[in-house]
Amino acid sequence: MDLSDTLEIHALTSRGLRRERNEDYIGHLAYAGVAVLADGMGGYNAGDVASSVAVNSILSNLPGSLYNRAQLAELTEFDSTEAAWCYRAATRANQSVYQVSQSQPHYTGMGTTLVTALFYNNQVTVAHVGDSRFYRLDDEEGTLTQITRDHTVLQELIDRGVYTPEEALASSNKNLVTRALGVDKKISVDITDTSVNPNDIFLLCSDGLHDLVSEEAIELTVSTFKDHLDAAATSLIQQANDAGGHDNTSVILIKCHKPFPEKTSWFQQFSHWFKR
Ligand SMILES: [Mn+2]
Repeated sequence: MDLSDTLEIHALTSRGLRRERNEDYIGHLAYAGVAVLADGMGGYNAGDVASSVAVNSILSNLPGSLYNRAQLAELTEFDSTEAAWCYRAATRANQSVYQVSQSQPHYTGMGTTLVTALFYNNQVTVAHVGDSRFYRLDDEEGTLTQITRDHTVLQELIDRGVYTPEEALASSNKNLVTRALGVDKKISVDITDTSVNPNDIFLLCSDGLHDLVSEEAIELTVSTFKDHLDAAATSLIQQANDAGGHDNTSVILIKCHKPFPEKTSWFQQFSHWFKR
């Protein structure tokens, strides 16, 4: 089975106007229903390395060669094999970034955010670490909903009732993340599921977007250009740069065009590819 006709994906990344380098890294495979976004951090070029190692680790682990069905079935806390894969892929990416960080002195302490989305059987499972986000624009209601919850000092203060979300918007230290991939041998990964209906649109983005462009503006832009996702992606990046472009900005927009093909497991899909 191939999801190329089911999912339309447009991805775009920009260095922005202030940074010398682009430390964001994005990747996707429409046929497999996978999209990945990472926002790296670290001195020299370590941020670029962390984000690219993370994304490439996820994409190279796709065929399930590292994780057979029996191994994934041992992860009994997850509802589905796909959710277990998302978790395993993220923890594996963490190990990859951590190993590289130990390989050279100037990579020490590098890390990255991660959002990995896996679409299957009319749903999507997201593995997430840090302050990059996953949003869903519901086609029927036309509303944008943030699916992931940031791992930031600010979000913790909101959760504890210290700040209201409105006060948080005005805060100057939005970007202190409490979790990053690759900094330690162990990582805590959030796994979230949500449904996917025809004409729903999903957005993965780095904080370069959601720091500078309001959710109302993101919702309006994606709704307006819902039949031209390439234009939506260009417009979102342009709005971030018009607002100062102080960070790298990345977006991946995914539209579901029709119900997913017959309900077979994701692993059956992969075994099918290997056979042909
Ligand atoms: Mn950023």
